[in-house]
Amino acid sequence: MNLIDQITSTYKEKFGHAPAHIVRAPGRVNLLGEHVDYNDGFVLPAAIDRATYIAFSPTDAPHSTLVAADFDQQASFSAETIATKTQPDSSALPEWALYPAGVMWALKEEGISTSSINAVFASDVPRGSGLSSSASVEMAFAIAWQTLGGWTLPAMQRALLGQKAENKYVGVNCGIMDQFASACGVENKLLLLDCRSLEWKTVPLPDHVAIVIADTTVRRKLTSGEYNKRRDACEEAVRLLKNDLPKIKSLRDVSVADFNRLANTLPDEVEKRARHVVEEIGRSNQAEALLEAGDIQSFGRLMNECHASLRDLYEVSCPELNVMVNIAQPLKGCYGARLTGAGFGGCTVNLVAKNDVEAFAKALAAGYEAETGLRPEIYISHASNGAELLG
Ligand code: NG1
Repeated sequence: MNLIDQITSTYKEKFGHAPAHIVRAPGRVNLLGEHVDYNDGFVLPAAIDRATYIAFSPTDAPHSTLVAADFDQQASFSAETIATKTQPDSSALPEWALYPAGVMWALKEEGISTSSINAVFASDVPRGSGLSSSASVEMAFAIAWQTLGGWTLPAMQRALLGQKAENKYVGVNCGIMDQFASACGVENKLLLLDCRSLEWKTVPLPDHVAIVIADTTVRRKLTSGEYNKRRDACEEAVRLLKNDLPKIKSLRDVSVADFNRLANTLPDEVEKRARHVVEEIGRSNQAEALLEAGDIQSFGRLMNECHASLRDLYEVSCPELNVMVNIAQPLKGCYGARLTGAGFGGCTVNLVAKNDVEAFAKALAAGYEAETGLRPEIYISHASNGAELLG
């Protein structure tokens, strides 16, 4: 049974009638520009063909009731209980419910009305894998409340509300990339976003190249602490570099040449973290011209450099991600391979010549299993549209 049939049937069982609407919001994969969204840099994600789906209807009840089919759990909240992160019976909201409740909270903060809904949702975006399952849940619920609220927000506004929910309600100090990609995805296109101005455009991926996602099946743990520490190091670098470069607002404003000149004024660890960001922004600056020219070879080299930098400077890789990348890079047809998303586990992204893709996936799976004893999941991903009401 596909996910839409599954949530529709669970909805009928639970609420006694068919859902009024179905919404879909995708996860994302990022090709270049990692850990730069919160440094005002450039990112190059694509929405993927894995998504969160919600079956939902309006209800006259004073609270919304959500069923997370993936966990077989239910939670309720209302505009009155969201501030305290509790349910009407005063028990705490389960963690999965913080994402939809956070979206309702962020809408309320903006003075936008939200009605109560009954909903069943499920996702085939693996959690904790660097493919932004949380953003897909947020963007799906943003569309659900928009559908019932009689208001329309531009996709970027919905993305910003999702980021606010994640930053201020869930408590992860993330950048805008994930919610942006889930809200604004375009079929068959990569998305190039300037995280400072929020201007974005689509960039082509040549027809002969496939995006292959390889899941190490290692799930990241305790990452929000490590993630927030990386962010703090970047802020510390900006604070110290301001002594010599008083006009900078973020690492986006520091050139590689200036950074090299001033690197020895920074403590070792801060220097490594900031060097990754400054050089990665330099790499992502080259992406558009290379992709427009169809120079996938050079673009793939930047992806490989990005992985080395995330591994050695930003220190967000893990042994399994390194094994997956080390096996992939020399395989026939592989232009570039690197970890995608925050790191610490999860998935790699690979650009592979379509002619070689089957042999690539087979060799990668076999090599990874032989070395780690873990069976990976490897799939070809198609860039998809952003969050949308399906009916
Ligand atoms: P993932 O891998 O989806 O957790 C995280 C951040 C992004 C971005 C990337 C690294 C969250 C929700 N999102 O993505 O904003 O900073 O890491 O480039 O934490």
